[in-house]
Amino acid sequence: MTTSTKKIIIFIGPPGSGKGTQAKKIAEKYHYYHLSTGDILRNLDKNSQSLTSEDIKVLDFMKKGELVPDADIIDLVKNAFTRFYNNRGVVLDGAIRNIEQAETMQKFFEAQNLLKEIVVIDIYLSDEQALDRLSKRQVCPNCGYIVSGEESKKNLTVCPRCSHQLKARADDSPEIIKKRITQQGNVALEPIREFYKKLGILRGVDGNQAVSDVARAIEENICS
Ligand code: B4P
Repeated sequence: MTTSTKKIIIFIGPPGSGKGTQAKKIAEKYHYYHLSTGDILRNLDKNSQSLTSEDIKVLDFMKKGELVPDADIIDLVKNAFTRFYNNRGVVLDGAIRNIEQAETMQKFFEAQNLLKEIVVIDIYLSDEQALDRLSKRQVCPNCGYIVSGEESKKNLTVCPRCSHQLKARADDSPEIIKKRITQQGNVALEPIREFYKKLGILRGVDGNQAVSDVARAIEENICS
C-alpha cells in the first residue's frame, strides 16, 4: 500500500460484474473493511429467529430481486461505515445502486471531510454477460466464498475453503436474475456513472477478463 492509496473504494457495476469477487480481494490485501450490502442482508436472513417484522419486509425486496428501500440501505451503510472506517479503509461493495444513494452517501462523506479519500471503480460487463455469469454462480452458504470462473470449470460441489456444500444463491433463479438485470443493470447505472464522472472520481475497469487481470486493473486505479 502507498500513502496515496484511497481509503474509500466504491464498487459499482451490474449484478454479476464481479463486485463481490474483487471487493473481497482488495479488502484482504489492504486490510480494509469489506462493506457488502448484499452480504449484510443475507447474514441478517440467516438469523431468522431474531428477525423483526421490519427486517422481514426488507429481506423480501432482496429475495424478489428488487432494490431494498433507500432509507434502510442508507442507514445500514452509514452505521457499518462509522463502525469500521476508523482510519482503516473501507471497500463499499454494491452499496450504491441508484442516484439517491450516491448523492446521500456523498454528502455523508463530505460532512466527515473524506471526499479526497474516495475512488469509484466501475466494473464494466454487458447485461448479457452478467446474465450468463449469474446463471452459473455458485457460493458457499457457510463462509461466503464465491466460486471463480476458472474454478467453476472443475464442477466443484464443495467449498474449496471450508468444504461446505456449494449452492446457487437464492436470488439467482432465472426469473429473478432477469429482474435484477433490468432494475440494476447498465441502463440503471448510467445516472450513477454520470454523477461520479462529473465529480472526477470514476475509474472504469473491463470486467470481462480473468479475475486476476480485473484485480490488477483495479489496483492501478485505487491510488491517486
Ligand atoms: P449483491 O450480493 O451485491 O450481488 P450482485 O450484485 O449480484 O453480484 P456481484 O457483482 O457482487 O458479482 P459476483 O462477484 O458474485 O446484491 C444482492 C441483492 O442485495 C441485490 O439484488 C439487492 O436486492 C440487494 N441490495 C444490495 N445492495 C443494495 C443497495 N445498495 N440498494 C438496494 N438493494 C441492495 O460475481 C458473479 C459471478 O461471476 C460469480 O459466479 C463469479 O465467480 C463470476 N466472476 C466474477 N468475476 C469474474 C471474471 N472476471 N471472469 C469470470 N467470472 C467471474
